[in-house]
Amino acid sequence: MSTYVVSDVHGEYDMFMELLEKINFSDDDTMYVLGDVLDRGPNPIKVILKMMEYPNIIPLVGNHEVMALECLKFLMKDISEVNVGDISEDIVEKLMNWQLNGSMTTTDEFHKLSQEMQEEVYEYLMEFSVYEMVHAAGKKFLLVHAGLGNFSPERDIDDYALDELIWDRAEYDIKYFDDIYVISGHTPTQNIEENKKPGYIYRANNHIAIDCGACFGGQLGCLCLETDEEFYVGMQSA
Ligand SMILES: [Mn+2]
Repeated sequence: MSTYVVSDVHGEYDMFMELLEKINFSDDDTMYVLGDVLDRGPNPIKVILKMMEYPNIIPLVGNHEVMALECLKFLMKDISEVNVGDISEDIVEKLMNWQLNGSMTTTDEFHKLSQEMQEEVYEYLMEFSVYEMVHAAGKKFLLVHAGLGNFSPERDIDDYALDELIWDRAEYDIKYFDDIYVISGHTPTQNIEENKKPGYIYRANNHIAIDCGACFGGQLGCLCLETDEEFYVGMQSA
């Protein structure tokens, strides 16, 4: 019975499948996926459909899922029933912003689904948690997509705004908690300046950064909480 954490799969279906195989992911295990399953890489919806098959895969929301949720409801409408007057500036802005963030592979696959499957995918995305607190190997882990924006030790985790948890980058030079490890994705470890092993899981000040830049030619990294073992699939680990 193992607990695994991955993040920022970003449509890398082949890597995701290779990872499940590599860790021998079974019904007794649990996997937390810390958001940004969608966009950029080739098969984001295919990854979502695979995740939906596993009740023991627990998804958390990333900024890309939030961008998608804001737009998919609109995209699910039968276009012949949409009046131009119904298209608000707000939705146009959201669609354009999502497009700039790599939505194309998500919308391409989404449009190919039946209406029923589109609704199922939408409902699944709606259920993603914002954060999870997990105990393993006598340690406490806070799992969250990005940072704790505007961090203060006095703030309760439930007092953070969604954007502070899914957009704001973790400050790796600040130890948020003495007794809790914060595991996050969102920032590829290639982009962490003080990281001596870019593209590998980065640890500092009770932070564990696990986005190893899979969709940017990096690896899909995975951490087992019980054993602290790191797993990688993708270019560098081939
Ligand atoms: Mn992100």
